[in-house]
Amino acid sequence: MKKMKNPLILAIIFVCWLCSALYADTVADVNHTLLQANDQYGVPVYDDTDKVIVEGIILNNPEYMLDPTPSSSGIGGQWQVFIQPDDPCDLAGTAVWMGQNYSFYYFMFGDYNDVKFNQQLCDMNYDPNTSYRFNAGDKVKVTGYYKSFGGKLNINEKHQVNDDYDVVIELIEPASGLPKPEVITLDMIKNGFGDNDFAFYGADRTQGCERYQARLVRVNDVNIVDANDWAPDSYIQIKDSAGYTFNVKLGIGNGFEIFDAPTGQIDVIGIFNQEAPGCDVCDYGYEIWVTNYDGNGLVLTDRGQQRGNLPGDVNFDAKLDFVDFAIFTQRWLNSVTGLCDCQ
Ligand SMILES: [Ca+2]
Ligand SMILES: [Ca+2]
Ligand SMILES: [Ca+2]
Repeated sequence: MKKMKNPLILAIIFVCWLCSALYADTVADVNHTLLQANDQYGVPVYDDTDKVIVEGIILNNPEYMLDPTPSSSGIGGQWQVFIQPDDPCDLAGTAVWMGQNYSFYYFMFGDYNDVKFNQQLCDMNYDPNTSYRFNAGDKVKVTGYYKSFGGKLNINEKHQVNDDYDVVIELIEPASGLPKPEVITLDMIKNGFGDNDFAFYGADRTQGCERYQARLVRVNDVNIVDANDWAPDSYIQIKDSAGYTFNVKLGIGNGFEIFDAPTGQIDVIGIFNQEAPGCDVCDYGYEIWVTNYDGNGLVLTDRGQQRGNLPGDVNFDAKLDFVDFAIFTQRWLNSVTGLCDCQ
C-alpha cells in the first residue's frame, strides 16, 4: 500500500506552487502602437504585463549607434537597436537597449564586469537558435522587460544584471529588408521658426513627432546648416527651403570620419528618435539619428551596399591604394566587443 505523504510536506509544496504562480512573470504579445501609447504629457502608460513580446525589422547595426566597448567610466559599453513592425497598421516602433554600468543611474543597481558584458553583447547579437548574426533588415522577435525613458518605452533589462532579466532576441526572417522610409517634411514636425521653433509634438501619436518615433524616415531637399559640426557622435542641423530646421544626430559609424559632409541640397534617411531624459512633459528631445554615412554625396545615410568588388577599398572609391591602407592601419588589431570571440 502506498504510504501517504506527510501533510506538512504537501502543505509546503502547495505554498511553494502558489508563490511561484503568484509571482511568475506575466508576458503578452503586443504591437508597437500599444506598447508606445502615452498620456497627454507624453509619458508611456503600458503596464499590463511584466514582460512583452514584439516583432519587427531591425533598423540599425548597434555598434554604429552606441559604443559597445566595455569601460568602467559612466554607463560603460552600450548596445541599442530600433525595431519597426512590418504591419502597415502598426505605426510605431521600439528601441531595445542594454548598458554595462547600471549603477551610473542608481547606486543600488549592479554593473557587469567586462567579460560578462561581452557575453551579454554576444547573446544580443546572435540568434540563440541558429547562431546567425543579426543585421539591420532582419525580422526578429524580442522578449523582455521594459522601462520608460525619455519619452519612449524601451525594452531592456530594467537595469538589472541578474540573468533573469535578459532580453531575448530571436530570428524570424533573415534579410527581410529595411522598411521603406516614410517621407516627411519639416513642417510636419516643427511648429514654426524663430521664437516658435519648437517640435510639433502630437500627443495622440497620429501626427507630429510622436507619429514617427522609432521609425525610419526620409527628409528630402534640405541642407546642412553648419558642416563644422560634422563628426562621429555629434549633432548637425538640417534646414529646408522654407526655413524649418531639425536636429540630426550623427552616430559613431566610421563614415563620418572617412567622408566629408555632403554639400548642397541633400536628402536624409535616419531613425526618428526622442531623447528627453527625466522628462515630466515629454514633448521635446526629437532628432533624426543617422548612424553611418557611405559617402555617396546625395543622401545622408548608409545604404550598406558597397560597389566595386574590391575587398579592402575602405573609402569606396573603386581603387585600392595607400588611402585605404592608412585608414586600415589606423584600426589595426581593433576589435568589436560582442561581435568577435563569441562562443
Ligand atoms: Ca515619445
Ligand atoms: Ca543580462
Ligand atoms: Ca579606395
